[in-house]
Amino acid sequence: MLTYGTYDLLHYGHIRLLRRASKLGDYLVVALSTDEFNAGKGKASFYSYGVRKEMLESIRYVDLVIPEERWDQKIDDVKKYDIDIVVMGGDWRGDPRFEVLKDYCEVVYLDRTDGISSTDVKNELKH
Ligand code: C2G
Repeated sequence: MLTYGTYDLLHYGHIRLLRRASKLGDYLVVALSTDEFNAGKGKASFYSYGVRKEMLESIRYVDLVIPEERWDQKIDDVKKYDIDIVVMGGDWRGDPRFEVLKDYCEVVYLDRTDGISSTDVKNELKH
């Protein structure tokens, strides 16, 4: 399986997504957004790519972390890593950037975990 994300300020919503994704098969690749890719989206993560990668690699559900550098790398990733299923949280359901992958593999959207997001954590920490 393959999933994409920023995984900043790692929290239990991320972990639950990764755990459920890992149960869909026997090998889970996480394409992690690089700091440059995030900057291109006008976003800056709290933790650097290196730290976010280190934390993801320590999770038992994750088998490999690769860089997400461009929006248009997904078809190449599916082919290169022989991916059967691309898994994303439900907030991406129906997004054409993932729907297009249905010509190459299965695309599964899992429900998000309510009540937690990296943005919420950042805002809570400010007060
Ligand atoms: N997620 C979740 N529940 C939450 C928060 C996040 O299930 N409470 C899921 C998201 O749906 C996503 C994954 O955890 O599948 C990683 O979340 P983000 O780091 O916020 O990922 P995102 O910013 O959506 O990046 O090319 C696509 C992007 O890289 C996706």
